[in-house]
Amino acid sequence: MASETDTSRSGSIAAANGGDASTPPRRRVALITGITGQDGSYLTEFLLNKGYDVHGLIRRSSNFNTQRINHIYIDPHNSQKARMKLHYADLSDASSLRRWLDTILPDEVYNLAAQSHVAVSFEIPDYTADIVASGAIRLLEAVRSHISDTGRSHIRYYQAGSSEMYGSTPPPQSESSPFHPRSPYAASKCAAHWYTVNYREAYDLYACNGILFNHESPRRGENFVTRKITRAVGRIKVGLQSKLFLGNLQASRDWGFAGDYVEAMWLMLQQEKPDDYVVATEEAHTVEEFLEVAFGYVGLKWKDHVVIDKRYFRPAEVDNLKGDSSKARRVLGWKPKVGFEQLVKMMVDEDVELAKREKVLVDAGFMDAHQQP
Ligand code: NDP
Ligand code: GDR
Repeated sequence: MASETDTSRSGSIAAANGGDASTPPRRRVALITGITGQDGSYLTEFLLNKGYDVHGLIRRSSNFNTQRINHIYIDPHNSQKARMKLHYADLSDASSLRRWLDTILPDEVYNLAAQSHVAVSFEIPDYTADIVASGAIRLLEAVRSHISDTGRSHIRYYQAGSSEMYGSTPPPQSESSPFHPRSPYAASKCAAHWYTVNYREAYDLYACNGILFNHESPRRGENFVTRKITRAVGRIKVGLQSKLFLGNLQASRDWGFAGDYVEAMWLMLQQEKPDDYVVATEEAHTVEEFLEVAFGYVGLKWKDHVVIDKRYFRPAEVDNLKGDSSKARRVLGWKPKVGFEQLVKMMVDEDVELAKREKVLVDAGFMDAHQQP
């Protein structure tokens, strides 16, 4: 879906940055890594609504990976209307990051890209560190050198930090709680956190760490526990599946709605000074409680369907995350709008509808009923 080499904006940007008085005022420009992910899609919608031009870096894959943003994509040939543009790059490729910064000339950079699955990070630790930790410093360094060469010192940088960094530190976790990461993913996020702090202190870069607790939505990846559960509820409800294999049901998480959390990212970049903020609902529930609400909502009993499978237990678990987001509430004026039950029901509603559509395909012979997410 991205144009092969989409440099269509370069001309108008050059005009806007040094052009004549007849040039219309330049819209604010955001650059997002990880735009095809859950948060990238919500952040793009949010920024487009605020009047931004949004540029997303997408990585090459053998299949299209833009499902979450297809609904807001406008063909770049329609240059009057297309305010979201996509470009190929990768957090493993420093030259691509610098090149797009120089071409796009963003005002705000949101680094959301990551190998974001905690359990998978034990399987591919080296790759996870390369993208999550080194990827962050590649992007920070690209921003720093871009500013040094162009003088565009007003650029603001957001780093997607995670509550996983707290690991075994007991709740409630706030900005002053110590990090004790329990996975290669979490350790890599700690490195990215400190790279960001270091670039702020060393180069006076406006750089913020958002320490976000788990946030979910109907766009959540299907191998995270919440979506895995709501997908199964939908499929069980329409008769496409009977069992759901899960790991540790006693882990407790502070689950919010992704649509609420992207606003906090933006708010961090609108303050006078850069800082780090915890973003959380301040309410925690176990995986088992999530099962109760999700299955109960459609009149099913989770115990009739859930089977514990050891393969989903992690070498080291994070037992209990519950954030203290009082700083974000006080300084940013942010608070979550969607509560736990509302979130679970929103996800189940969407996944029941999705399962109904799958059932039509299965009944018509276009899809295998056993093709589970
Ligand atoms: P997703 O896994 O949904 O999205 C990750 C994004 O990163 C995708 O767009 C993915 O591309 C992209 N990506 C992966 N590897 C690379 C790479 N090598 N180069 C460029 N892009 C890459 O994550 P979320 O949207 O849920 O999370 C966004 C960020 O916030 C992540 O950094 C995550 O670690 C962090 N975070 C998430 C929380 C949550 O609860 N959701 C909580 C705290 C932090 P593709 O679509 O091609 O796979
Ligand atoms: P998490 O999310 O590790 O918190 O990371 P995930 O949904 O993967 O796990 C939450 C808890 O559920 C337990 N669990 C299972 N998890 C998965 N994925 N699959 C299962 O079958 C299963 N059974 C039980 C896990 O053990 C865990 O305790 C998410 C990601 O979005 C990170 O990128 C982000 O940084 C953190 O949230 C905050």
